[in-house]
Amino acid sequence: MGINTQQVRVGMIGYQFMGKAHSHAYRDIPFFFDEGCEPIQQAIAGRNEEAVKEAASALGYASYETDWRTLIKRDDIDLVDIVTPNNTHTEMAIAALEAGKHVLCEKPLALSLLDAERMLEVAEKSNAIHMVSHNYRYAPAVQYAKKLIDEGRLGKIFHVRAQYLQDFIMDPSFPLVWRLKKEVTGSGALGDIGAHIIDLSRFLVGEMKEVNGMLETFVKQRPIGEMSGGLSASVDSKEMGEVTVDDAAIFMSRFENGALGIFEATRFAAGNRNANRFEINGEKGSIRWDLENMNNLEVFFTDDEEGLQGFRTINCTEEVHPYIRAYWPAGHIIGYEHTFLNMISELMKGIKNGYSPKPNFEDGAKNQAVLEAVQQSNETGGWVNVAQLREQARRKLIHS
Ligand code: SOE
Repeated sequence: MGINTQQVRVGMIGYQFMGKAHSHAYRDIPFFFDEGCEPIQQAIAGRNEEAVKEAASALGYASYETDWRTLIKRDDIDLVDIVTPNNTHTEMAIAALEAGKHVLCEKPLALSLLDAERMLEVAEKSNAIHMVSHNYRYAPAVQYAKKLIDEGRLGKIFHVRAQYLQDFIMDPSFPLVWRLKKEVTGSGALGDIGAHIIDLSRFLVGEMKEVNGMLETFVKQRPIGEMSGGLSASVDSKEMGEVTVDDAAIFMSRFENGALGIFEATRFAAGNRNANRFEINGEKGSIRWDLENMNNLEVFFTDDEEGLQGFRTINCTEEVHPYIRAYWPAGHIIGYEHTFLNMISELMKGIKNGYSPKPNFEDGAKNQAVLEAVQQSNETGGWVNVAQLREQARRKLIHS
């Protein structure tokens, strides 16, 4: 740690799957990055004292609290990291911002667009740095795809084809966990994994003008139970409960720049464990990326010599590829957990230099607007204009 390195004292609220991913990043950042701003794992909050005490020890926090409000009020906390279920994000983030803390919030930002706009309004009025944890933007191959698109290597974009396919809840005996209850999660596959491909397509191609989509719940009732780490869960009783969110979401979009999008987010794609994929087609070529092969980017360029044209695979682990200099020599590859290190290194840079790195709460609200537009479209069966939905939400906020 350099003599001028600013220390950012982190207070985390929650400690399950994303708590582990973020905590690993805080602990390992100093190994690989020196943004002049270094995270210190100061405190972690959780309701169950025995569990949060264990989490503090396992994840490396100097102290713990059993009430998140106490953590937020502590004057030895600079950054609040919210990794609890979606229905807690709004109250926690607004309280943290109003207490003068920087905020990193897991995706999706909120349960509703109105709540997301409220969070954005408070964030913009504060001097705090704010960010939403769409970690996949920070895979080196995705950042390199963005560079190619911005340099015009694909030319005008015609198509975005994005999928996020999982299969962890296909067994009907998988219990009714928080991710399947509307009052806790807001939406199912749409908001949990669809939010990621919405964010990636906005990052790579631009804003969506209108969407048209449908949602489906294949398994309507499940046994009561809870998550037990990662994407595993345990059944707590034979009592059955109603699944109140989508198992799968499919939607089309028309982008403001004229591109067409087709999106699929499902937890019922057997054999696809975490297949977050996109293909982007432009007038000069195409690119393809698949998280399950995250270091590789497949590219096709129409100006390649005739006879030699074809998709070729670039292993994005050369020094010229984003973030790789922080890690290892070419070909030594990096993993899922490094997308969080890359993302949090940008957050540290933002805190040091006084700006909210993207995706910040404005991106969170824009992503939420697309989510809500798809939900509305599913009810009406028609196209929904994304900007109009945001305008309506902001008008409600002014009059609330
Ligand atoms: C479950 O679908 C989940 O943990 C998501 O909540 C994460 O955002 C995704 O990165 C992995 O899968």
